[in-house]
Amino acid sequence: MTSKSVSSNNYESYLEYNGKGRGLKSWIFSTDHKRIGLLYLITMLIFFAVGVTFGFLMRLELIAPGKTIMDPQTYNAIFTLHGIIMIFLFIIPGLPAVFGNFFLPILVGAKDVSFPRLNLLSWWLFLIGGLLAIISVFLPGGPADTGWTFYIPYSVRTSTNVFPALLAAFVLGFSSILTGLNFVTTIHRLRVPGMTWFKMPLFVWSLYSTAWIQVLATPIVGITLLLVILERAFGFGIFDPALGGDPVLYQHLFWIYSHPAVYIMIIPAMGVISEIIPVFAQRTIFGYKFIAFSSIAIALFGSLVWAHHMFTVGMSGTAMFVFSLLTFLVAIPSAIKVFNWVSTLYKGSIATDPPLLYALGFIFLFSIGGFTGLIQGALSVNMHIHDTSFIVAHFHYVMFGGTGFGIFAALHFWFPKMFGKKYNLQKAKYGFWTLFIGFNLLYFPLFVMGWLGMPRRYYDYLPEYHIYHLVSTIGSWILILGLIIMFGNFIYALLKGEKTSEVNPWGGETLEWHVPTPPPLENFDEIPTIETDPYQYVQNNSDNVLVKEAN
Ligand SMILES: [Cu+2]
Repeated sequence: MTSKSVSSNNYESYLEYNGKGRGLKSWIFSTDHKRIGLLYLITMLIFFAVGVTFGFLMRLELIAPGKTIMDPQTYNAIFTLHGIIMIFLFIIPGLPAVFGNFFLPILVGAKDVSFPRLNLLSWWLFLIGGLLAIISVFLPGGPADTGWTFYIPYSVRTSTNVFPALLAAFVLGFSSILTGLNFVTTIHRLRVPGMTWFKMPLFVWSLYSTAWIQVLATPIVGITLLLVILERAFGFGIFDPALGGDPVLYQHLFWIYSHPAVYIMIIPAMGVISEIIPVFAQRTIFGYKFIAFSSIAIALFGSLVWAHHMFTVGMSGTAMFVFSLLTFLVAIPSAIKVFNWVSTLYKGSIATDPPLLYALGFIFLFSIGGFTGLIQGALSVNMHIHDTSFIVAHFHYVMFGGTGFGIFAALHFWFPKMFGKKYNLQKAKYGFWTLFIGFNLLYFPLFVMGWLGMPRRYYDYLPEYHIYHLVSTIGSWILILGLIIMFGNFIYALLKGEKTSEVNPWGGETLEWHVPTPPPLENFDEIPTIETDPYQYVQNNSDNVLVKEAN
């Protein structure tokens, strides 16, 4: 991809534009997409730290049978908040709101998103939603203890602070809808001349598919949670069986959003991996169009499988058969991506720098998550493992191993461009391996004991599960050590790291590697021109002749 890049001397970067850009006000009221991306990054990481702390405490409690550090009520509240924070305040905003906001306009050659002020509003809603979730901990009545799924009838009966938690999820939904709206419009309206659909970077395709789910599916959970609030306040009898309501209806409405929501979480991470693999293999990506369309296919098929979360509620055999079949089908477009990533690496000149390490970590962990998702689609197996810790292991492999590692891969890939600072590559690798080993020690035992019958969300357990819990808890300590090494490395780089204005440190081809480091306020001082495909790498063919590889 060639474009007339902006001269990288004597310009003002978005970090300190026209001298007034330093005060807090110039950040929290900024409509610049890059600054809004950083606002999301900072707030998201603070919430992540809270979520990790809750995870650490849960594991500590489970290190031995019986009471360790907390009582059962506190344990229920902590796993509820851990779920709400990690899903709505880390994994869902992680890639679209942070890296989508920062890089989407640059990747399509635009100065900003279509609606910059709406974009700022989405961050404010994110902040307010997050604070509501945290405040619910301290209000009289105690934090919500329902689990992040707010299942009926318990969520309309419990006396804990479900209302602020529900309201938090409702407000955060709007933040997500506004981000989706902005991205769909930006991709349709602000692409530079020459950037046709099949010249768009694959991260942009992933944001596009995700944005449609954000816009179309999120309102459904918004209305559903609002109905729970009204049911608690006025006892309408929509969901509560004691009032003539239908608790299974609640589950359908909840999962009609929450299953597609797992694709809001994972598709952008897949988009980041599609950006990193060709750069570190220095090869044109294998099967560009298949990868682009598989993002759309996942979004479409992913909207038709929600009831695979409900195989034990007693629906008809036909319905179970259909949802089981659709669940198998939705695995195909994900498998296409994994196949194409591995094919791109094949015979590539691989540079094992930290972004690629995290991308490989993603592929390994996501594949375990994906396969264990596949077997859950089989009705007989599902009956056996529903609501066990096998399920907890599965979604941590796809959500943390997948999206979490996708976020860390994006951070290691784009950090130099975002901040104009270099981080220590060796320390980054230590952080990766510590995190990777801790991750598998923490979550893999949950598969084994779940298969053996260990229920999820239980405060206590039978002695035969002790060894698995012990290993898992030690794993959580190693994982947290990995997080400390990784974030410590970034913070040191920000405060004391070597400055860099290197425009293209990894040898990328997409537009962000054509603008100065860190980018100027308006990204481009002249509209770039797009003449070729996004990942155009010169490769030696079998006769060792240099050839341009076609997409
Ligand atoms: Cu699902």
